[in-house]
Amino acid sequence: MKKFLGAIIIMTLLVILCIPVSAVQTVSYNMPKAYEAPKIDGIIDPEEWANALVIEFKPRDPNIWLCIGDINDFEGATFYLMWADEGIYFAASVTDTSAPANVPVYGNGSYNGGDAIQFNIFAARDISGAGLGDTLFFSCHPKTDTGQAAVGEHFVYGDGGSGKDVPGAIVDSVMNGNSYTIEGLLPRTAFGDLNNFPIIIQSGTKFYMNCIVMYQDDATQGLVGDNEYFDGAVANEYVLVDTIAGKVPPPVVEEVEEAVTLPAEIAPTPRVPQTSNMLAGAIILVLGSAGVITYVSKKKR
Ligand SMILES: [Ca+2]
Ligand SMILES: [Ca+2]
Repeated sequence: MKKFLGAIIIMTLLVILCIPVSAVQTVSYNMPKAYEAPKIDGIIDPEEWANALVIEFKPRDPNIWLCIGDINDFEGATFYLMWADEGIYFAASVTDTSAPANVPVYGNGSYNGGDAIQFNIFAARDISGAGLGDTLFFSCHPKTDTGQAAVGEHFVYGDGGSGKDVPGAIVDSVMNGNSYTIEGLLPRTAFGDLNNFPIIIQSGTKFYMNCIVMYQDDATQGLVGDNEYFDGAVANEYVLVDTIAGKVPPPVVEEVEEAVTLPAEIAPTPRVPQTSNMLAGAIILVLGSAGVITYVSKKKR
């Protein structure tokens, strides 16, 4: 109960502190389907993320939603999204030149701090807040205290605010100073099977989500989102579509047989039906004899 109250207090503080840089419009995105799963190694290979849905956070963009921190400290990020039968694949490239004062402990599921990315997801427009069972809130951390990346969820699998690691999630990252690239899978079980959420990862499914970047400079935490969060009514809409993205096999080149006209002298002899063989032989014999007779007759002259 104490932890649940803690979550409510944190949520309330965030809601109070969140302000839009300007009025933010909701957007409807189509999320394409990965033909082939990206290799989750933290390296965003252009081929494996080709045609993925791209969400770009530009520094000092008036269309991003500032929660806490100084918008001038935010340095930019790009998110990539695809879905597949196994869940939602995500990647992000985040520019960040400031070191956080501390990093989360690997394995305890509570990654809501430091430099990381987050996804706040609602099954319907009329869901808001962070109550248990109402909201999915994933934190995808590129570097915990062991150096390993991790994925946790705060409010549904968690016990009211401390969070838990997401079963079946896959994640890896590559650090470049404090900047990083991160790739991962939010498994389909995290959306429907474990918490009775009505989000089934399949073609045509629709949900509402905000992409979030946490950027921490020493002990000062900043948060930006692509829209207001903790409120499905103003989250962006995502529709899972069958458009293919990701790495696809090279197109198959069909071999086309060209009709070739052979010179007369090497053209195949038309096949003579078996039943006519004897007759044909007789005709050839007669014609051949005629040729010999003609030749002899010419010599005589
Ligand atoms: Ca990769
Ligand atoms: Ca930072």
